[in-house]
Amino acid sequence: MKDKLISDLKEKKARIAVLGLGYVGLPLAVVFAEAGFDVIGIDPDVAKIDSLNKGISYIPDVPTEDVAKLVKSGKIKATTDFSVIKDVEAVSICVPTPLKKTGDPDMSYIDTATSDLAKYMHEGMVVVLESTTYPGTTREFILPMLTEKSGLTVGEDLFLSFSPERVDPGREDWTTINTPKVLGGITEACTEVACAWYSGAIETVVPVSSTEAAEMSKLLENTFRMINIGLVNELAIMCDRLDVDVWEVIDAAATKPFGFMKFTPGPGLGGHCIPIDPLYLSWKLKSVNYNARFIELASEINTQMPRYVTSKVQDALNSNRKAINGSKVLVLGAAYKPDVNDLRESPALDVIALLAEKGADVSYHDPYCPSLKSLDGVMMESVADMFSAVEKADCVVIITDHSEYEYGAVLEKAQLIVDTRNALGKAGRNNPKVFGL
Ligand code: SAJ
Repeated sequence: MKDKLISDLKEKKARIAVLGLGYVGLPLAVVFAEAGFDVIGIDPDVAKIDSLNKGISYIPDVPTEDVAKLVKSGKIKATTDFSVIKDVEAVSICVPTPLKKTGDPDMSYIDTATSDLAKYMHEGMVVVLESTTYPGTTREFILPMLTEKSGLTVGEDLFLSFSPERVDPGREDWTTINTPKVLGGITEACTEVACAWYSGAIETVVPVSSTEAAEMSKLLENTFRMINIGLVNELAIMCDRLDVDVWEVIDAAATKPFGFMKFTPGPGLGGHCIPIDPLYLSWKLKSVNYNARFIELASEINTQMPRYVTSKVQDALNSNRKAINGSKVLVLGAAYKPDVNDLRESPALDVIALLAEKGADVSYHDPYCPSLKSLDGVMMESVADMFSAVEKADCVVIITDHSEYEYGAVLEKAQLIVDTRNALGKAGRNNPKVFGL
């Protein structure tokens, strides 16, 4: 069984299904199809399916001309119908793993996808979970769902692995095809089959000994970032207390050619990966009575940064003998990081809410986010004329340093600025109307 499946995968005869056609699944489907596999994309979102079957991409990183060519040649089809699984040999699960309001992992997407998949499982299949999740998910959660009803035996007629997604939306240098791909199976045979599959489409495959090792490696990657961002955020607070320029300190440390990696402080931690993935790990550790103190502390520091930024706005206004209550405050940049239109977990939303709570008349500008729903549920529009808003504001707070902003003009026109990203550079830091972190 295994040898036949490996040979079909190597000869691209095996038919592929990708469950979940978002920023991870669609690029993966295209990479498999361009490698010569017949791919069927499955997603419950009819709009996505209709768009793909018309040859139109809805993911900026995936050019429509690539999708059109593959749909036209029949290498990619899309459907909402899971029953096609009975005619495929290989399945990648690429569904979201967010957090619940309680801060616990929300496994509902994995649960739904896997229970739909389980209905059509048959012998001779390889399944790879790509969604970022806690160590143990593949073995404890996915495996029973795929074997109990089907009667399949893992490592013999079902081959199950985990392979963390490493898609960084918008990045052009490291993409799905050239970013090394870690793969770990429930059994050695599972790892072997998954590697035979993925190495037919992705340049570098990195086998590890188990699904837990693969799951844990992803969490290390993103926990490493979250904790180091927490470190430099606390460094900013320390430098403020000691009246030392944190940006100068970090730039100086970054001249060390080894043993140091530069991170920069900011208004908090946004995005759908970094603030969330480490909490999957700390949640899992609680179930074995271990408190992941580094993660908890870094998360605490990162989540209090919006409050710290708000206090800086208060200090700036105070220097002009103004109360925050009733002052016009303009938030510049709302997306979670520069040059993207993604507002998920953006600290700008927290800063806007905190400023409004203190009575400020808050507005925002963001060229990528024309409108947003504040944490209080209020719909806000990006101001039309940014420079006019800068001039009228009692204080401007730079939250996200989009590349296209003309920071020299902002510095000239603003009455007061809180610069949380060192967007204004040294000129700003030496200007009495500019306040940093
Ligand atoms: N941030 C800082 N200081 C830093 C770096 C980031 O405050 O030094 C903030 C950002 O402003 C943002 C948040 O942290 O609000 C997350 O930023 P990020 O650069 O980590 O960007 P993400 O969330 O898009 O992270 C993704 C991750 N990719 C995957 O999970 C596949 C991450 O592993 C990548 O390292 C990162 O992209 C990247 O390098 O761009």
